[in-house]
Amino acid sequence: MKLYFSPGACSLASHIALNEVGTAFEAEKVSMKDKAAVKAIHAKGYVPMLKMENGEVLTEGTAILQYVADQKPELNLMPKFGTTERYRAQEWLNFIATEIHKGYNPIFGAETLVADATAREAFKTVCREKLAKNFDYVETQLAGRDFLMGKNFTVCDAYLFTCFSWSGMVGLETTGKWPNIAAWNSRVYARPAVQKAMQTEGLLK
Ligand SMILES: N[C@@H](CCC(=O)N[C@@H](CS)C(=O)NCC(=O)O)C(=O)O
Repeated sequence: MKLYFSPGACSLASHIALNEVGTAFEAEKVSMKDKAAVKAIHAKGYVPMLKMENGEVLTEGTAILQYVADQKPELNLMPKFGTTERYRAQEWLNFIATEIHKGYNPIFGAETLVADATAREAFKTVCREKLAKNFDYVETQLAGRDFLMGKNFTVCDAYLFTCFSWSGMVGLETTGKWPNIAAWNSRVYARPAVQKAMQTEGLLK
């Protein structure tokens, strides 16, 4: 397998998942500035992209995370197919993708979305408030739990950890705000698979 990643982007979640699974894979850094090169790998032109064992390129983080987790079902990185737990984990993946991950994008792209500087700041504030509401919800769900799905670390945690790491970049104040999320974030950060992925992507000082 080969993962195409951009350092610190949402592809970090797939990178963590691959390290957790522990089977051999290549990690190739792509530059988002060279869109043509990225599109040559897959027409969508964004990361993550995973070249699977059959040579096909799989896109969409939530599909890649499940594909990777299912390589070693015994690790419980995703609950078993057909169980209620599986749908609960998919519920998390979709929430993270659509409400959280895509909640950051308009702030990153604010310069192109809103021309007027004052209006842009107001727009960013509204986006940050919406993100904060979603993290308020996550905070309630992490009460008494080690990970999003309970005792087991799953790829849902890898994805949320990746998105949460962007908070400082978009000016989302997190200090002292969400103690359950802070404790969970430290637990995820300490995992060897996470450290290795961050090291490979050049994210550790
Ligand atoms: N729908 C895709 C979106 C992936 C995505 O937003 N990737 C970002 C990085 S986090 C990207 O490559 N952006 C560069 C671009 O669109 O030019 C998914 O969920 O995997």
